[in-house]
Amino acid sequence: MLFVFPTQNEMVPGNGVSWTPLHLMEGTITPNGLHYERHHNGVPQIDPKKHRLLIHGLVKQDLIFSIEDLLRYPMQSKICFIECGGNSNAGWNKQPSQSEAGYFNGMASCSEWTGVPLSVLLDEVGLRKKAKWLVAEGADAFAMQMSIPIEKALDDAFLALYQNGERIRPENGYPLRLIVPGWEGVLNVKWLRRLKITNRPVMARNETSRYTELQPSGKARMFTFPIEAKSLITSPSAHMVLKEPSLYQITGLAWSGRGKISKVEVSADGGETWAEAELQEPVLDRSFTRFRLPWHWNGKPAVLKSRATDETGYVQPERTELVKQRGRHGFFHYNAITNWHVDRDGFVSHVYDKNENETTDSNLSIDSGWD
Ligand SMILES: Nc1nc2c(c(=O)[nH]1)N[C@H]1C(S)=C(S)[C@@H](COP(=O)(O)O)O[C@H]1N2
Ligand SMILES: [Mo]
Repeated sequence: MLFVFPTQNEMVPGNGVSWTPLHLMEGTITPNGLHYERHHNGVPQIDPKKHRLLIHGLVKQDLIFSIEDLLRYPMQSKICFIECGGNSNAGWNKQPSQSEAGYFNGMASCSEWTGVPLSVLLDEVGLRKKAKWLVAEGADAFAMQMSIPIEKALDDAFLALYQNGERIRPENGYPLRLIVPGWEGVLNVKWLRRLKITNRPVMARNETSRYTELQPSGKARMFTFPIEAKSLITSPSAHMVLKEPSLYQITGLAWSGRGKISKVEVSADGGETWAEAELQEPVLDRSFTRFRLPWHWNGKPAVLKSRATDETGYVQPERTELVKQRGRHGFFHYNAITNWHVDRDGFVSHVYDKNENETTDSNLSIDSGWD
C-alpha cells in the first residue's frame, strides 16, 4: 500500500510514503499490511532464487550468500520499532499539523523481525584490523547506501528474512533487509544486496544532505543514529470527539532507540500536573510500549500531553526546549511532546504550548512531511 503524493517529483514516481494509522490501532505490534513504507525509488521485484548478498571490502575473504544459504543459518527474533528520522517532522512547522495522529507520526511501526545475526556473517568473512564501518546497499532503483559503525553491526544488527512470522513483504525489503535496532529508519536498508566493510563512512546522499540538520551554531548534526525517547497519545487524538463528560481511557505509545521505556507521564491540564500511566507488559527494549490511564473529562477545555522517560534517564522534551536546542532549521529527528486540545464540544485538535514564541523568522514550511 503506497500513496504517492502528487506534489512529488513526477520524474520519480516511486518516491513516496504510507503511514501506520497509529490513531486507529491498539496493542504494540504493527500488522505487516499496516507497516509504514518509505521508498526512495520504488519497490523492486526480486526473484529470491537469483538474489545474492555480497560481503566484501576490509575482510579476509569475500563471500556471496544466496537466500537459500541464509535460510539455513541459526536465526534470532527481536521485537523492535523502526522509525523514519523524518517522522513527525511537521512538528517543526510554525502551525500545528491537524492531520490525524498516525498521518503525521505514523512513520513508525513495531514488528517481530527474524533473521541471521550480522556478527555471525562478519565472523565468517573475517574483519581486517582497519574495519571501522560497514556500507549497506539495497537492490532498488535508488541503490540506497548507508554507513553503519562496525561496533553496532557486531552488537545487535541482523539480516531479517521474516516479519511477524511471515516472509518480509516486498514493500518492507523482501527477500532480505538489514535491521539496526533503535537506530533511525533509513539505516534499515531494504532489499539488501551488498555489505562493504570500510575504514570510513561512504558519505552517501542520505547521510550528508539528508537526515542531517543545521544547528544554531552553523554546524550540521550528522550520524545521529539512535532514535531519542518519544511518546504520543493515540486516543483521544486529533479529529476525535468525546461525546459527553465521562470516564475515558487515555492511551498511546512510547519508544526509545536507547533501550526500554521506564516511565510515561500524562497530563490533562497542559503540563501543570502529571500522573504516571500504566505500561503494558512486557516492556521491551527498543520496542513500542503501550501506556494507558483512565481520565474523567469534566466537559471543560483540557490539554492532554504525554512525556516518556527511557532507562538511560532521558526525558522527552517539550517542543520549546527542542526548538531551543536545535534551532529553526530542523527537518528531522522531531521527538517533542504533542499536545491535544479538547474543546467544550469534546472536539480534539493539535495545539502548541501558549508560551511558545513562534514569531521567530523561519522559511520553513513542511507540506509533504517525509524523507
Ligand atoms: N533500499 C532501500 N532501503 C531503505 C529505503 C529505500 O528507499 N531503499 N528507505 C529507508 C527509509 S528512509 C526508511 S524510514 C525505512 C522504511 O522502511 P519500511 O518501508 O519497511 O517502513 O527503510 C529504509 N531502507
Ligand atoms: Mo526514512
